[in-house]
Amino acid sequence: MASRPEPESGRAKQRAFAIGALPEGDDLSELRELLHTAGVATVGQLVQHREKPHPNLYLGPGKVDELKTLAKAADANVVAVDDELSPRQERNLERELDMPVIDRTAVILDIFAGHAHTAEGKLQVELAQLEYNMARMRGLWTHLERLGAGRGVGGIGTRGPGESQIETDRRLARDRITALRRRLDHVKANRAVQRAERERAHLPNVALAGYTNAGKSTLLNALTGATVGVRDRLFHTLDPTTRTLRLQGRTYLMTDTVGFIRKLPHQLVDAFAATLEETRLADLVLHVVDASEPEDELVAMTRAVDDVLEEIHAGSSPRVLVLNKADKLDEERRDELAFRHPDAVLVSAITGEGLDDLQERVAAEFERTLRDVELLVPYSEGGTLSDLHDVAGELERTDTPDGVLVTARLPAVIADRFGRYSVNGR
Ligand SMILES: Nc1nc2c(ncn2[C@@H]2O[C@H](COP(=O)(O)OP(=O)(O)OP(=O)(O)O)[C@@H](O)[C@H]2O)c(=O)[nH]1
Ligand SMILES: [Mg+2]
Repeated sequence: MASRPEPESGRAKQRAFAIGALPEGDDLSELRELLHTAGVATVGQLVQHREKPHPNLYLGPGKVDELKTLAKAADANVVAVDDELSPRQERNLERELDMPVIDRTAVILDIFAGHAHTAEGKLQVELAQLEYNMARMRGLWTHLERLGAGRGVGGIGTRGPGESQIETDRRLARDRITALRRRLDHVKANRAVQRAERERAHLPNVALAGYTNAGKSTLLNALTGATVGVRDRLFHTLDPTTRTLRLQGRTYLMTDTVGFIRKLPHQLVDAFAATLEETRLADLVLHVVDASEPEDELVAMTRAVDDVLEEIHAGSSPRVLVLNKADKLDEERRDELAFRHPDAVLVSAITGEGLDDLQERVAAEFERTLRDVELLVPYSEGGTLSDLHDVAGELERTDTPDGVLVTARLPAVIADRFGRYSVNGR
């Protein structure tokens, strides 16, 4: 993947004018951050207060006139919109402004495309992009360029081939979508096999979930000694990483995965189903938030994550709120957080503050459900015995003619996984 232009280094190729239709306030900082991550400079912004975007133009017609003047004056060459536009809104707005228009979804898709490294990640992003482009009768080249088969220099929002090409492209796109779906099904099956192996190891699965840039990867590294990439940019991690974690004599698995954002494009939720499944099937979800954000931001980000968790049906997994970046907080804010989120754990993945508490909390979440089990493990299953040692910490074993009789205390979810060896019915 070619490195992307940094907006700071000289004059950026793409100079965006950011716009938003918001019920109140004028905060487009997240869109600007997204654009920055995509290598696009923001040269101005305009907000219109409205309950809902205008159905034809996104902003009201008068506001669009104002925008036209402002964007020209700021020497912008693209207009970036803080929502996903309908194809009609996008077409109309481009015609009115005589300038390319990109929406929030296109920017996020572009970032994902730039950050996908594994074969699985690339397939998932390509599928999401194709589905997005299909709805817009856009040429295939937008994603082909990403794959290194580009037709010249583009950038987000630049247009592809003429109308005559589009029908052919649509047909090709449909074929490609079918092929991608098939390959992703295959990936998903592989992932299920891997997961089954991990489950056969009977270890508890802990997933790190949360808003993008909250510090999930940093936390995984701090807790498990992993070396997952960390950067101050959005959607740095797209591919899940799993590491083991030893706590009070028991072994756990911890998985870091893709971050969430407000208005997460549904094409991505769809395409990333295999990846998101890691979170859905976790025994415990650590919901990581950036506690250095102001309270209303923190609440909005937390809600956005909860919504996605609901959407992928991970809403019912036990969850612990982890307030990260404690090192950036003053005493007053610490007190406020303790008051507002009494069940949360305050940590700093950077300084290590609170990590002991977090580990204790993870262990406690499983220990709450500890059950005494008696298992009879046949001598032929030595692997199962060693798994039991990992997961139970302490256990008693007696050799019998039929196998090893083991008494141990196991978290409920784990006891269930050993169910077939049970001799005490638990
Ligand atoms: N001050 C401070 N910065 C932190 C802390 N944890 C993470 N960061 C910084 O926050 C930024 C994002 O960290 P990541 O670990 O990449 O965040 P992430 O949640 O994995 O982000 P995505 O993979 O993009 O979703 C990086 O610049 C980190 O150095 C912390 O405890 N304190
Ligand atoms: Mg990450």
